[in-house]
Amino acid sequence: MIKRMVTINGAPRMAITRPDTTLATYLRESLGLTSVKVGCGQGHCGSCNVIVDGKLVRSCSYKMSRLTEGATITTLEGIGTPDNLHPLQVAWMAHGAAQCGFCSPGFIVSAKALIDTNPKPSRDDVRDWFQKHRNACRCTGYKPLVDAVMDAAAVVRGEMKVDDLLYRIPADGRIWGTKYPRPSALAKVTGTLDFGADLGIKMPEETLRCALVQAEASHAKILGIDTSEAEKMPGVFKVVTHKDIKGKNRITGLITFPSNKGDGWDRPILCDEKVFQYGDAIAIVCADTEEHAKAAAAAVKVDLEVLPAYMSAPAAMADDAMEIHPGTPNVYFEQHLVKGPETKPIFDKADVVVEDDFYVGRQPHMPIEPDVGFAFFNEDGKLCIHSKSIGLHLHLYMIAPGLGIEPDNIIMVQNPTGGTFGYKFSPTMEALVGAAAMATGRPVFLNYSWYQQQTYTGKRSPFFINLRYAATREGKLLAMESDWSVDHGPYSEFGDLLTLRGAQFIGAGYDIPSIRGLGRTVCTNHAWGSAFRGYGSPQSEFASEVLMDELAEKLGIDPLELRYRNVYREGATTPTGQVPEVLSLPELLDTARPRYLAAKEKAARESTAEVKKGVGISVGVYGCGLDGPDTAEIAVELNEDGTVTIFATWHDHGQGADMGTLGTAHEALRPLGIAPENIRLVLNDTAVCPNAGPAGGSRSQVVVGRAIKAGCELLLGGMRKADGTFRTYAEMRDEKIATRYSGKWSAPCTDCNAEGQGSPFAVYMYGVFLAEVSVELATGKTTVDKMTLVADIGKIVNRLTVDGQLYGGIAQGIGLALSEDFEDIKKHSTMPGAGFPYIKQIPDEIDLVYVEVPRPEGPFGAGGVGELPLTCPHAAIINAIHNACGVRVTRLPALPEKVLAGLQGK
Ligand code: MCN
Ligand code: FES
Ligand code: FES
Repeated sequence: MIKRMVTINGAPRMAITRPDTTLATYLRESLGLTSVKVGCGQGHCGSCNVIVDGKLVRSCSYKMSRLTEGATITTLEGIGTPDNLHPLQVAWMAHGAAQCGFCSPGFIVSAKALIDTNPKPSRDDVRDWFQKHRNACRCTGYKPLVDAVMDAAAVVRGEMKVDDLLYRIPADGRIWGTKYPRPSALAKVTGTLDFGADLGIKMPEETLRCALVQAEASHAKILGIDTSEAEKMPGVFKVVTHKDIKGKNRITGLITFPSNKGDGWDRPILCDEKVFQYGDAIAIVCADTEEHAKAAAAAVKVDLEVLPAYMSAPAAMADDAMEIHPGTPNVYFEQHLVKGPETKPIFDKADVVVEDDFYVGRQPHMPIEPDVGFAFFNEDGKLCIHSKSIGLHLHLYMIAPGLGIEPDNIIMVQNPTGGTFGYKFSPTMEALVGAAAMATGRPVFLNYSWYQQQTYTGKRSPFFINLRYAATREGKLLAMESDWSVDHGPYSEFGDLLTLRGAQFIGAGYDIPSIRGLGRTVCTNHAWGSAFRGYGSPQSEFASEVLMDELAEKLGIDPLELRYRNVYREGATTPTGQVPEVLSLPELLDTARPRYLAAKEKAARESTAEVKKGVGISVGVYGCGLDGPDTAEIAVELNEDGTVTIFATWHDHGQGADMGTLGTAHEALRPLGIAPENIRLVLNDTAVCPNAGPAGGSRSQVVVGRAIKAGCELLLGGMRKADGTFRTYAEMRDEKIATRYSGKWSAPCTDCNAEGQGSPFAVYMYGVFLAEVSVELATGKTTVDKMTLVADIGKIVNRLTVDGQLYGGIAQGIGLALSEDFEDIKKHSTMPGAGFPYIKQIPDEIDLVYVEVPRPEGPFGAGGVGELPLTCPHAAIINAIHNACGVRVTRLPALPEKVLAGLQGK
């Protein structure tokens, strides 16, 4: 043990700890300073930043033994508090710089250390600083963070007033379309918001800490699990295996398409007979401390007979491949696409035909906060599971039969969540902590390491696509033929739905009269496929948007012009035969054109013999909703004090569910003249919130938003008097008029049929991406110099939110294009190893241009936004690389060596 007298946030403290305890652990667990977040735990993300003796340090990898006697430590708590904010915190709120907010404390501490040493930083200084200190953000695309630092520094220098940063409600009281800061912003920028790991620390003493025993093979038969030694290890309460699970020990995707050859019951909670992928959970050790749990987990002996592992769709489709789930073929679902007349005669006669093969790989989600959750039995004997779930009711029904507990006896709650980007559309640890709580009868807590997050949560499912276009000499698309294989990993949940996305989005945006296609879902032993922002569109549209450029090249038509000739106009239908709800694409392209031409001139001007510059374009389209009659329900209640409460499961990945709920409810309740702070939000707890559905498919603003609008209108109807004024709560009570209303909405849509035809979404998002890149000829290295997105997402509810969504999604698109991957389980298990984009990989120049065409079915004209920015920015980048240097990359990511090989092969 060591003893140090130190000063923490201005107060003297005596620290007595083990020398190898990290500073982060000491600050968080001994002092409760949970503004210090632990993301990667490996020195790669900066979320644990604190200032020690004036220097910025990453406290997760700073041992207490390094602290000198008398050291001075500053955490975010020492920089500003909710009632005494530092200008950095105010600026963070003003610029919407805290989305999920998990990285915010680390960034603000880092920025404080910067402006302490350099009070007048340039934007480049700020970017260099965050790069050097490895401050990683997955949500914001970094630009708002730099904006915030520049303003805060100006305030600190006395050149700007902090008041200038504060939001003021417009005179008409309307917050719709403004930069009203999200309700959770204050807690996020002050580090007072408890994320799952913070709540875990604060749980009662009897809480058992869990560690997983995981498979280190990708495919194996389990011959035996020996827990005897582990059971005897210090602090161990119980080692839970499949034998302790009362139910079916399987997680189900609930809905499996009728032609799916599997039954959907293929994912074990704890493996019993087989291991299906690397990292599969085999046992859970529950102990008094995490350290004891981990030590005992290492002592569990698992006897495996390793089987051949099929790590890609082609491998699993080979004739001699064994069935990964015996009894179900590895190709377990097929989706046909039949639109218009036969394609073959059209291809035979067409002026021009282009064809290519495309691959978009296993993009990892890489939230900064690793997966975390806990479970306990409440005073009514109900099993309460708290996690990062963004589909609470969905997950409840997916895990209940496996656990062997009635759904009515489970309560699911979403913790404040540090980003999911879709991986939490699937249950991850919910059933694990549920099983552990049921087997031990005690509260249990499980926190993945970032390594576990990376290796044992779902990933984007790779698509292998072959695509052909037939067109006229003038560039009019006549027909399309597509073939796509989806590597969905070993678990089938939502795999058929994802495969359907290929039918819906390959060629989206263009009026193609004749289409034939066939897609298939393939079971493999690589990471299980889970939803990822864009869900199928980044794979599908990469193929159709890069092939558009190949067609443009073959025809000698400019790529923007070729798109202009084919986008949806009056009389057009989507690949599924749906009539688009608005026709904004021509206007988006018209808006993009002058920017595109200027960018091309600039690229020509600035290209050198060493560095070639280029410009690329792509069109992005995605639906807002789950297919067909997607439904949401919320409740709205007038309170005695005149405030109104909205109860909803609008799950918050970090995108701003709180702001969306508030913004929509406030707009709906405007006749009351209610102030936004008088609308209370009760979100994401199945005990008290009706089922508004999961936050996937950029559906919430449209579908939950319509339910909120409906509920608020019913309340207004109840409150409205004959003279048009509104009753008070007391008047409602006296007149026995209900004060609580249920708001419901179902999309007027139809599911796609076996031939991929239908009208699956009521609202779509449309965008045109422009990428400006530099390619270094000696190395093949690509730098994105600038991105522009001309977007139509309908009416904007909150400008900070939508800007943030677009910046963040574009940054992920840059990562997808150039660096991100999870093919190599070992190499890609860390943030830098997996190609996480740090600030210098993302340009400071990102232009967002909005064309707000009101959506007939959206609440007050709003569409969705979350996934638009990741539909296909990567295609624009790949097209720009070709424009710069003539190399066409059709298999992502476009790593320097790949581009270089292309250059050398030319
Ligand atoms: N919004 C708005 N005006 C509009 C449309 C939307 O202000 N016209 C706001 C909404 O109020 C909401 C946000 O934009 O706060 C996104 O709305 P929407 O597109 O309806 O999407 P959801 O709320 O259903 O969020 C899910 C979506 C998806 S599917 C993924 S994946 C995703 C995403 O949003 N993951 C995210 N954005 C993310 N952002 C962060 N920071 N972290 C994630 O994990
Ligand atoms: Fe410490 Fe990532 S750098 S948690
Ligand atoms: Fe930065 Fe979410 S706001 S990681």
